[in-house]
Amino acid sequence: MTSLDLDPSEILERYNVKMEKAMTPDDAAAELYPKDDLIRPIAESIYEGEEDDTVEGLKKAIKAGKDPIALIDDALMVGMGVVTKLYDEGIIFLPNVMMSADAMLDGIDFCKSQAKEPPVSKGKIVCHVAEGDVHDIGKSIVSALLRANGFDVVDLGRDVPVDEVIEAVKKEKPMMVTGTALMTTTMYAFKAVNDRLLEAGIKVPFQCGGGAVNQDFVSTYELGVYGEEAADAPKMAEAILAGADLGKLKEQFHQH
Ligand code: B12
Repeated sequence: MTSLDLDPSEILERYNVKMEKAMTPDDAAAELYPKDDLIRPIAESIYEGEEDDTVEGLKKAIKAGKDPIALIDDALMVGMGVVTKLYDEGIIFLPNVMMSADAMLDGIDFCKSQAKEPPVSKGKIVCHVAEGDVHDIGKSIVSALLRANGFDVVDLGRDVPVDEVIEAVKKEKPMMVTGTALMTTTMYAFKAVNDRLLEAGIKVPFQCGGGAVNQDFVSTYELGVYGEEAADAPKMAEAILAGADLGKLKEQFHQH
């Protein structure tokens, strides 16, 4: 059969354009947005991947008195939660998620830029995403919260080779290191970082989090302390300042 033999109406019927339109991902997303008039447009702009709207929405919310750092959790994460849910359910796909992630990262940067700079640094912390892993939203939140709480963050970025983490720790001599891994294939880089640090005689607390890791995994290496929520990072840094040693930190941040 040549293409001339095809009846276009059959093609349309085969792909059922009308039915798909009636059940759009946007409808599914609409049901998940929060009701708050200031928060909803921000969450929506993350889902839509419209970074200019994200920043506009954040500006409005900050003008109305919302705290820029609190907005990371209260608005940006809410939008990303909708994206993650719909992606996990197979309703939206990777290209949508990539656009949302860009809007999310721009939003985090904007919130960071609006937060008051603390006058003196309480200590230096090295943050990174595991080798082979590009998922950097959680790491960016961790780094924003640490900065907002007065810590000096050396952010190594994403997909950071183990060697680079070790070099940075030797150079910067941080009070703590953080690692983020979202993939079950990349989280083993944390164990490699741990072993290389111990070989070099460096016993720095290494807080690890991200969707892929859990308490059981982090318990398998000596320097590891599990971090469930981004907010646990500044909490652990404060605990170190208050004098907690590695054993105490492992106990304090243990999740059952
Ligand atoms: C966004 C996303 C992407 C974006 C990432 C953009 C970016 N710049 O980050 C894009 C589209 C690029 C992407 C790509 C891929 N992705 Co993806 N992605 C996701 C998705 C939908 C959401 C992840 C996210 O950002 N969550 C929000 C953040 C805030 O969560 P979080 O990082 O976990 O952080 C929270 C806590 O864990 C904690 N935290 C994080 N780090 C730390 C550190 C410390 C110290 C502390 C205290 C706390 C802490 O704080 C945060 C909240 O408070 C997940 C789905 C899911 N269910 O997670 C899949 C997911 C992670 N992706 C997955 C996969 C497989 C991929 C790809 C391989 C897809 C592909 N076929 O190409 C590629 C990866 C390429 C690579 N080499 O890395 C899988 C991983 C499966 C697995 N078990 O290994 C998931 C789980 C999807 C799935 N269900 O299959 N992805």
